[in-house]
Amino acid sequence: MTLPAIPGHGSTLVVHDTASGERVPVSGRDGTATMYVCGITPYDATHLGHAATYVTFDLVGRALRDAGLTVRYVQNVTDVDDPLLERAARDGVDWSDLAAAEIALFREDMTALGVMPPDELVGVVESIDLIAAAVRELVDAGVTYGLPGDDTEGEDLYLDLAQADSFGSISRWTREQMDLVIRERGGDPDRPGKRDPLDPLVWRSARPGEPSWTPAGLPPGRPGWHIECTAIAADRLGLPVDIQGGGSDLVFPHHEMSAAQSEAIEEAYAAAYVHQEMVGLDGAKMSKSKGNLVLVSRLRADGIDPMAIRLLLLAHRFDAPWDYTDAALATAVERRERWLAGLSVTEGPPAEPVIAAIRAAIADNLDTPRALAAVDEWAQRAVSGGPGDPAAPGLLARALDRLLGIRL
Ligand code: 5CA
Ligand code: ZN
Repeated sequence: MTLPAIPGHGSTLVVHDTASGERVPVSGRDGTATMYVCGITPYDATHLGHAATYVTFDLVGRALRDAGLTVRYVQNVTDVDDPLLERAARDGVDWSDLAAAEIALFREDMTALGVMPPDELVGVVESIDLIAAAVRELVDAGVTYGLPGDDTEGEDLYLDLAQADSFGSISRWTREQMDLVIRERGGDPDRPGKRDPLDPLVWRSARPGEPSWTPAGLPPGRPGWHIECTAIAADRLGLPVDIQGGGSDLVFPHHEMSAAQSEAIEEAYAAAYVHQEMVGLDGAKMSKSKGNLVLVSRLRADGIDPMAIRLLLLAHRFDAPWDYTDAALATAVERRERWLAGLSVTEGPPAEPVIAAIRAAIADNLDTPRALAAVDEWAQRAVSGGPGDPAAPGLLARALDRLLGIRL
């Protein structure tokens, strides 16, 4: 996917970093910025929450490029994990077939939404060896311990958080906050024998009926969730990455643990942690496990233009949670029509000030509502007529494509 060229360039992106609680500039190093965004667990179709996350990081990538940086963007796919295995067992399908089908649908949805594909989409299954090497590094550093499983020959390996000095520095949560969510977010605090109930699993030894691998130096088994992302990010991009991204449900434990593991082998994990706040439905987080979903593929099948879906997402700031409503979707559909009418005039108000306003709004912590308002105003003036610049509609159309990923 190539970005249309427009005159000028954007300024340095400044974005809210969860770990420092401050807005930080993303300047990259030697002209390149690296971005690792936590990808899908492919057991169900893409919902608007996932879409919000990937559109947000798509905008980040566009802003960084517009500021003159080269972007190296990697996303993982958690293509073997408990919820995926459970769903496949429930539906009587092979887990890897289920994953392949959902990954294909995800890519189709992302393409429709104008999301530029990452440079690499890296599966866990194809990365077992490099993840296992990271597990062994932790073992060699002496920061893990083993626990015998009920029905396994080998031991499950856990990270000993007592040895992770900076644990807590990413989320800055209290122990009470951590204890409250760990169970529902993939942890196993009730497992007997753990040194700390929060200690994350780094290697799960093989159970009957579960997929497993036998990399050198480890018992047959499969990786724990957090080490997958630490290892893939390190392998593909080098640490620290400039941006570790994902939804805010990953602040704790996922990104906290990913960083703890990385620091246990003495590497800082990320310069900035950027999180898309949760998209909900009727007051609850939209999630595959709850099933309260608005699917991108469903909206598309219902005839909603994908650019209207993208405008619905862009109408909300990334750093505040929001709930889907049909009314907000209707507003986005209508906005798309108004923009289309504005861009269809033969001459319009000058595009340069609007482009400058979009660039400034996005560089200012991704203020998408402000960027959309600038275009709304231009479209309004364009349709109300009067002499203008014949080059303006075309130039603005290219800028909307380049900066916002809106192609009308
Ligand atoms: N595979 C892991 C990350 S390594 C995972 O969280 N997969 S996921 O399929 O559950 O979510 C994919 C991405 O969408 C993650 O970045 C997650 O934080 C984000 N996400 C999930 N639900 C929502 C939601 N309701 N609103 C916004 N983002 C969400
Ligand atoms: Zn991840």
